[in-house]
Amino acid sequence: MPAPAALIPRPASIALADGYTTEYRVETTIDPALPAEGYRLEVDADGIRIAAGDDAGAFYAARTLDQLRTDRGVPYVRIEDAPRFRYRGAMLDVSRHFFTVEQVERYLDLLALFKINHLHLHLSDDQGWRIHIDAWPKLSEVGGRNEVGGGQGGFYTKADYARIVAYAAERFITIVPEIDLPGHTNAALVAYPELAPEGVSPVPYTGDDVGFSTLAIGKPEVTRFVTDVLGEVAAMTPGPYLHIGGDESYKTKEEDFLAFMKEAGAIAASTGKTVVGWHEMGRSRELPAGTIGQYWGFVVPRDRTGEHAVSFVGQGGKLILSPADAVYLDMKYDESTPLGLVWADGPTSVQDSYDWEPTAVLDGVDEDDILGLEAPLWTETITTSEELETMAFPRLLSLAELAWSPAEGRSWEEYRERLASLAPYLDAHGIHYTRAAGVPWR
Ligand code: NGO
Repeated sequence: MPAPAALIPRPASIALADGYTTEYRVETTIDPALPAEGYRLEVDADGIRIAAGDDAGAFYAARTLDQLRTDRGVPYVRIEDAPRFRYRGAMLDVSRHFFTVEQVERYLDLLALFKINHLHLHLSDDQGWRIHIDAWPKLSEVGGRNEVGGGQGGFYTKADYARIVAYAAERFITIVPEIDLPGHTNAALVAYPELAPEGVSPVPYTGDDVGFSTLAIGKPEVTRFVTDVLGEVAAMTPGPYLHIGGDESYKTKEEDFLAFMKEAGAIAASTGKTVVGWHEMGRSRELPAGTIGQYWGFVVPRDRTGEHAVSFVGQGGKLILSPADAVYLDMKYDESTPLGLVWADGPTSVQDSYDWEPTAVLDGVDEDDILGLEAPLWTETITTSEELETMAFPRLLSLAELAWSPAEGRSWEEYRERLASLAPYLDAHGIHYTRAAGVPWR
């Protein structure tokens, strides 16, 4: 396969001509008539010209150009490109294991190469609270000092967090902060017993179980906590989204859960941000206007997960799709993968991560109801950047392509060849990808 065919994500339209240029000077203009994040890239005997709908489009054109470069130069080509979905996301769980600012920056560098434009940070969970909150300082100072396996943990100061947000913005990536409520809160309860149902702090949790913790719904301290925390996190967030979790609150009574989601949703919305929640939040029929649901059920929905997701659309919101059996990057590739989990019908091969169509997942959910796609990386078993990369790559590239490229003409048979051809590019960026089965790596 010639190098241009190796482009990931695949451009909306590409026409190659004979010849190469070795004149790398690029002429860039902004043309507001082009779509948001879109661009036109022309390479011919006159050199390289980029026209972009906006600065992000110019940035993406340059990323495409990176992938087009060969030993012989840049091939003559005309590309017209724009994304299918405006939300193209990855998620990193920095709670189960803590990742430093530098490690997050490294991940941001890699996301940007493939036109991913959101990084959702899962900032709190049972094992650790990772963001400093002035009004409740022990959340980070006490609740941050733990992780799966009992390590040191860690947390971001407000200055650290601002660095991450700025580094992301330079790469046209929006940080989406998540404070997971009202379950997944053991670390907060360790720091502040008054938030716990019995008023006593539990011991720090170092395992990988889920669904055993809850805030004491209805207590005034809890309302004050949620108001302070969401207010401070919103103030640190230039982006439009504020994720409040809502998943797996198995210890919360249904009536309490519904009352809490109504209250926390309203508090989150009052910060001016668009509220995001995992699909369980869709059990509530009193969501703030425009709340975004994040679906993490299966590609073929089971139980009532689909119904809960569709509830967001019924209430005027859109969906982010993260089907766990396709895009959960923490699933093993196959039986031989040393890290990762298998609960989501795993193992999850590269083909599983690619071979699904977003509009086919949920009945009654069309293209326009889908804000975009996101690949979460939960870190119960992941502790280093190298491990993170072996799980994310190459499956994250499937997500990048599904979220960017047109659905028409997409096939696993063609993609796997293109992915194999991208190996030298992955190597050039020092990416620790897994040479997973099913891809004709050379
Ligand atoms: C679930 C659970 C997380 C786990 C993850 C592991 C969601 C939304 N809640 O996904 O707490 O870490 O699975 O794959």
